[in-house]
Parts: sequence; structure tokens; C-alpha cells
Amino acid sequence: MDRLKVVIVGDSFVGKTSFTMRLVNDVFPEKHVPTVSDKSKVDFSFEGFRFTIDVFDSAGGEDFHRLRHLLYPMTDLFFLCFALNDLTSYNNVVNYWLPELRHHQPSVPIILIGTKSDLEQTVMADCKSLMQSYPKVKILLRCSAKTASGVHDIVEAAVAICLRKRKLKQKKKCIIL
Ligand SMILES: Nc1nc2c(ncn2[C@@H]2O[C@H](COP(=O)(O)OP(=O)(O)OP(=O)(O)O)[C@@H](O)[C@H]2O)c(=O)[nH]1
Ligand SMILES: [Mg+2]
Repeated sequence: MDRLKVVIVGDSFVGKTSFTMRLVNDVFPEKHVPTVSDKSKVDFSFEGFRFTIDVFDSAGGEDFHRLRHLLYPMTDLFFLCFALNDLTSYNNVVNYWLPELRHHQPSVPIILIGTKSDLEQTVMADCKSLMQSYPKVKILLRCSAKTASGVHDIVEAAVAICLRKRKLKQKKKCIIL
């Protein structure tokens, strides 16, 4: 079975842990317990392949800005989260998180996730212009950890992106040989 490493980042309170718990245990924790760092895993099948996804949940708080990058090496894909009802969390995607990921892991693909889609959506994310500035941003998807809407689609997109990247790498190796 193939293994993928996914790291979840974004501001505190956007719902990274809730998303992870919905994905891994299919539950929704109502309470916010600030994360320090957490690792869990989930098995997933896609196009006849079976994957184990190691999900690294990170702390969004500023206190952890200097430590968080220790999670980044060997990452296959980032889930970069903002809350669809919190403009500040989206502005921080643009002004803080994307520059941070490009600085530490410039070649790792990113899925942008708008969380809390069950609440009123006040953020108009301009994904096209973000993708132009940051080609590693592959797609913007919306989800709700509360209702589970969109969560499966995000994992499917993640696996498809990683699979495509690995196939491309193998192709390049074959050409060199
Ligand atoms: N309505 C709604 N609330 C959500 C959703 N996801 C998370 N929440 C709530 O938002 C709050 C913060 O969620 P967390 O998952 O703890 O946030 P986090 O991003 O992990 O925060 P840090 O660990 O501090 O970085 C909690 O009270 C959750 O119940 C969602 O999809 N819908
Ligand atoms: Mg958390």
C-alpha cells in the first residue's frame, strides 16, 4: 500500500482539527482545543490503488510559527485552510501562509480548503489570481466538518494530485535511464 504525507495548516480556529477528526474518525468535535501537533492516519482507495494517508494536524497560533515548519519535510501535499466565514483567515492565506509554504516547500502542491461551509459564507476567495501567483495551488474546495459535506471530495482530489505527481516523476526517471 502506498503512503502519503499530508500536512494541514491555516489560522487557529479555522477548523483544521475538526476536518481531521471528520476525515479520520467521522466525528465532529464541537469544542475548540488548540492543537500543538497531532498525527493520525486514514486508509483510502482510489482508482484501484490503496493508500494510507498520514495526516499531520498543526497549530495555527502565532506561538507556533517558528516550530511548525519542522513538520514540513517529506510532505506530499498541503491542505491550506481558511474559514469561509472569516475574512482574516483568508487574508492570512494570501499574506502569510502561501509565502510561508513557498519559502519552506516550494515544490509541494497545495489544496486550498474553505472550511465551515455550513455557516454563512462571507469570503469571496479569488482562487484564479492566487493560482497565477502560486502555481502550486491546485484547486479550491469547500467543506464542512460539521455536516461532512465536501470532505470525501477533498481526499479524492488530494490522492489524484499525488498520484499524478508520482507518475510524472516515474516518467522522468524512465527518460533519464
Ligand atoms: N459550524 C462549523 N463549525 C466548525 C466547523 N469546523 C470547525 N468548527 C468549529 O470551529 C472551532 C475551531 O475548530 P478547530 O478544528 O479546533 O480549529 P483548528 O483550526 O484546529 O484550531 P487550532 O488547533 O487552534 O489551530 C470549533 O469550535 C469547531 O467546532 C464546521 O465545519 N462548521
Ligand atoms: Mg487544531
